[in-house]
Amino acid sequence: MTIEALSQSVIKGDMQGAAELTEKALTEGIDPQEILDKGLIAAMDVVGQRFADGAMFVPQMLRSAKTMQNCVAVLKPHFQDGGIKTKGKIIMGTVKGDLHDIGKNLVAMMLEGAGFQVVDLGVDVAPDAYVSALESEQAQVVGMSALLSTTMPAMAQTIDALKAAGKRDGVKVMIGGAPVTAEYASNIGADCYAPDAGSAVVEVKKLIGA
Ligand code: B1M
Repeated sequence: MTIEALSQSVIKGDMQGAAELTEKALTEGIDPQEILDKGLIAAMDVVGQRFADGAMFVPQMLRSAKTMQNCVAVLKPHFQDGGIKTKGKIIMGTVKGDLHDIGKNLVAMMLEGAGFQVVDLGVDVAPDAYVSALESEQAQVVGMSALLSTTMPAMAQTIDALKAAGKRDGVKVMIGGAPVTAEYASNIGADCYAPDAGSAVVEVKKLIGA
């Protein structure tokens, strides 16, 4: 019941009500992963579908996104083990031209929870910005997120920029985001693709043997 009500309040963009329902779900002992998957991510799928159908517009989509972010902030402490972050360092960003950051933030949150250090470059990250960050941060993995089919090519451009800077061989590249596929990752020469935040943790562990 609470999960369904939570989902509806995210779809409606009821920022305060949704955060309260997230707290209520936790108090009821519902698993944070279930709250995330069935209450929040499922709601964003409905929002996306309504937008595609012309039944919802950008301002409402944005409000739902902000509502979801409030709820994720409530959940965040429940995904962190409090351990020392020493398993490895990952640079993460949403690629150039793309402002979607909810999925990228979830991936970052799960990686941090699993004990990795994440350097979050934010959204609309140009290829050169990934290269500079890699130079200053000495990370083992570069993670790129894209939610628009029109911004996916920026992933390939970033890999090209890493190659041009002589940095490609020393780093692993992981990509993800709703329109991205394993086939696309292979075509552009990324090291791996992760379909969701949980798999991203598994893939990073495999990539760097953590
Ligand atoms: Co936009 N949007 N949006 N949007 N938006 C989509 C993506 C869209 C599919 C909606 C639709 O038409 N059905 C569509 C894209 C179509 C396409 O290209 N294929 C779309 C569009 C068209 C647009 C605009 C162009 C609309 C306009 O202005 N006319 C515009 C573009 C702006 C820009 O970026 N330049 C736009 C704007 C926005 C808002 C700003 C209003 C808002 C974003 C707010 C924000 O992020 N802060 C927004 C939203 C909220 C969405 C939908 C509804 C939800 C996205 C989301 O947060 N999903 C989305 C529809 C949808 O996806 N169902 C849509 C929940 C999130 C948890 O999932 O991001 O997929 P996701 O992340 C998952 C996995 O993909 C994976 O793990 C995550 C967690 O499990 N993952 C990774 C993600 N990154 C990863 C990286 C990894 C590994 C895994 O490794 C590095």
